[in-house]
Amino acid sequence: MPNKKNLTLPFLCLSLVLAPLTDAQDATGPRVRLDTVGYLPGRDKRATLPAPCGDFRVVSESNGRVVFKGRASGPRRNRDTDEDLCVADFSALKTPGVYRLEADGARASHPFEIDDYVYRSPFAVALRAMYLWRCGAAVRAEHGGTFFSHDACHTEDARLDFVGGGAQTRDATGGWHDAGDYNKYVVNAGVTVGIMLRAWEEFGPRIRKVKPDIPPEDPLLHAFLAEIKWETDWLLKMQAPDGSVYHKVSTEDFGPAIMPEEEKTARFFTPQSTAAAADFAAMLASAARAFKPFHGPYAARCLAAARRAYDFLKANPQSKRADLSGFTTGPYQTDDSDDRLWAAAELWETTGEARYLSDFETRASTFQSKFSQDWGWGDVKNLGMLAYLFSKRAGRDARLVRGVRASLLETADRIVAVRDGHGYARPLTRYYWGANGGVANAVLLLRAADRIAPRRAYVETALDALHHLFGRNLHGRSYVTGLGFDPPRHPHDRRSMARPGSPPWPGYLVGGGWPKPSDWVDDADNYRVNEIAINWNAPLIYALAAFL
Ligand code: 9MR
Ligand code: 9MR
Ligand code: ZN
Repeated sequence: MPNKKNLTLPFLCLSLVLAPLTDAQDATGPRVRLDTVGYLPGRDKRATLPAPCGDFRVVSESNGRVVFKGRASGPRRNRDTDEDLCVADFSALKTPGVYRLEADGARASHPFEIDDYVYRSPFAVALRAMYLWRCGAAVRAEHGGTFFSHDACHTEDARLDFVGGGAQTRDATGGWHDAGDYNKYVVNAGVTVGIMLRAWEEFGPRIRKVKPDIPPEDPLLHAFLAEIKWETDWLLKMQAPDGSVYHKVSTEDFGPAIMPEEEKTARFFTPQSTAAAADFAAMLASAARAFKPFHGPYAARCLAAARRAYDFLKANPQSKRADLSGFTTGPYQTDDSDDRLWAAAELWETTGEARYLSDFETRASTFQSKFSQDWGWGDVKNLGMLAYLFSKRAGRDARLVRGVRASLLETADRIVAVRDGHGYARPLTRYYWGANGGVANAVLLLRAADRIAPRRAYVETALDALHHLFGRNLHGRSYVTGLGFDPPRHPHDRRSMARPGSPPWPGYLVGGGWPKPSDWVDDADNYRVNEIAINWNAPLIYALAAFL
């Protein structure tokens, strides 16, 4: 990591050990809940406290001085957590440093930082977490004094039995494991790679300044693109000769909690789905643009593969799910209209060819609302709309562009309103499997809206998504392993579960409580609320990249 951050992190850790206890810290009851990673100096800073609402102070960790005093506003009823909550606003405090927030009637917050570079190290850790997810390679990292490593795994991927090939294998090594399980699913790769490539397109120059702690390999590629290439190299192996794309590489049933290199159960290509083909076309068309300046021939290969998948879809216009009989692992089954829309948008942007543009515009007009406020692996329409909206090419239908733009702003305004109405400034209404990823996904829409019609609330709401995930939430805890205060220690992650005495592998966002936020438990067996997944880390990486 360049500069500053190296100095501030050890200081923060030290301060935890040395800080004297004050009265407010001794108090029992709920703790002050805020972003335990920290805040940007020039941006809003708020904490949530339990009622009754009284005076609060921000205290410097280095000398114990009160640097800011205020009175918390509220109380206001927060319905989804069933609490009366107060808000302490200390936005006016802009001096970099390490602080605690103390309030009458609550336990003091954990120390947090105010600093321009406060999200750099978390960005690097969350990106490194993708590297640590690599299948088919030995990986290693050090975090907080603990070493994490595994040997090359799943080097036999994968058998062709279910796709008409008998008991033979065809190379499908590489890529990332999906989540807490070790299988590899093209549809979930779609939203993940799509979001990471958007981050590169929008924040590439800032990302390039960060040197994550990942062993360097390709001198031509920044670690961020090298990481994406690890996945696209695998994706290229998932295409069948007719252009269609196999849905997943998987064991028949979920395997036990052992290290990946110890898992020797047979893994198989499963039959194709049209959603996989469409996501494949979108990812590889977009990747072709990203790789072109660094690896021309590779970019051309990606684009050719994307075109073949698109041509296959043209010839097969019906949405067709994969036949997954025989498999009980992740389904990721979804209708393909949003995926096809996204594929057309990326192919248009990469090639400028009219057939892709007209396909996109015809499809886009069939969508009533152009953006989904709440989206994820099963709904990638937003990625298509954003590619179209930010297209650098001439020839788009001006009326449709206006419609897409208006819909984006409306959607972003609704997200801001949801945040405004929530006691922990959460920019998402629903709770579901992986909703923490949904919170992070809101950031893509907020940043896009700010790009076309700058508004402070869009930026602040995007930051509130991060603040929520790092501790301004019901639990007052970070939801990302290895980062912030009291992060999850027992994620549903087979690598971590295989070493129960050690800290969990770092940099991973857990799914989060549902149907109620209070349903979150830091329990490795509870994969419904405490698993990790590539499609939740990608928007976390995007959100952190936005504030580097
Ligand atoms: O461990 C599996 C996890 O990675 C999946 O997300 C989850 C949902 O499909 O399933 C987990 O596996 C469980 C299986 O579905 C039912 N038997 C117990 C398994 C837990 O290890
Ligand atoms: O994120 C997925 C969620 O939307 C589904 O409801 C759930 C059950 O099908 O599966 C989740 O994805 C899991 C996948 O099936 C297997 N790998 C782990 C994923 C995260 O839990
Ligand atoms: Zn593997």
